[in-house]
Amino acid sequence: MKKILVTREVFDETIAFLKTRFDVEANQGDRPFPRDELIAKLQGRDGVQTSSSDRVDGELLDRCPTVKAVCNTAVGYNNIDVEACTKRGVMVTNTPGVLTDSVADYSIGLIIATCRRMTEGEAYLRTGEWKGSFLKQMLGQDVHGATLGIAGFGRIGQAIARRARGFDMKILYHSRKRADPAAEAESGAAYVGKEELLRTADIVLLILPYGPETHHFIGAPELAMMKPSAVLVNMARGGIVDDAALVEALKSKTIWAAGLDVYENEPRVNPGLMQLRNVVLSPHIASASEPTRQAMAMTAARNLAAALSGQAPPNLLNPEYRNFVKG
Ligand code: 8YV
Repeated sequence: MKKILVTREVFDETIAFLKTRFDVEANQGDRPFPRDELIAKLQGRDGVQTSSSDRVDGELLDRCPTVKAVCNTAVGYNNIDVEACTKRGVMVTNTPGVLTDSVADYSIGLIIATCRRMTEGEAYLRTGEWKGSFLKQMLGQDVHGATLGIAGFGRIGQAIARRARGFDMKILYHSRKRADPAAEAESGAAYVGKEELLRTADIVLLILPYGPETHHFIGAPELAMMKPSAVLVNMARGGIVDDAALVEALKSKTIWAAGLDVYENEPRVNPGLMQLRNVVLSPHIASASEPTRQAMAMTAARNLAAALSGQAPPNLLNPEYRNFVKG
């Protein structure tokens, strides 16, 4: 029987599915394994179901030569060095599709919460500061009719655009590759360059993959291009925004507010952000509805089951791994 490791807690159903196929070691206690412990746990294992907090690179793979499949429980896979896996004949998979709608729903929520100061309002009420309503109380920005600029126009970006149409928003997008005309028509989004997006959008929403080319995609120069009334929402990955520059921009009112689900150096959060009122902070939970997290865990498990039984995993990211398989 092949042996696998599940690095973080998953649902009982996922473990039950895996146990019908494999000898399973599962970290149901959910304490993240420090790197050396992860490497020790992977000795003699054929595959691993990872979470986005596990870093998988060439050094780890060289120390765990029996591992043939790395199945991430996330759509993003910047925690995995895919090229290093490919060169060692190791399959890599992710979980696209199943979380699209949950993340899109949450994105709209974070847009509204930030524009309309929802969490600030709740804190104001809970701390007893609210002494009654008045006309100029907690004034925010309107969401309906605003121009939404989406950076990154994959499945989730397009799902956000479809929802934004219901708010009569004007939708612009920017991405590495222009979407096909059908996707543009369905979402009602118009392609623009990065600078035009930043200069014209009332709300800039980031939902693009993280990598060396998108590191600090939003830094001080980009924040300076945005309107003083603009709202920045980061749904993508920490590192896409220069958080220190964002703190300065929020303090100096270069932009009006930010809504963040992701941070540089998670789970640490830049202390400057913690002190500001004009930012809504959420702990990387955009995909965290129960059905969606169940579906993500099962998708990763099915990928692992296929990968180790000689079938093509449904969400294989590196089909060229085959060129490097030994023996
Ligand atoms: C998860 C994500 O919240 O899929 C992704 O790429 O960022 C989210 O769905 C994340 O993987 C935390 O486990």
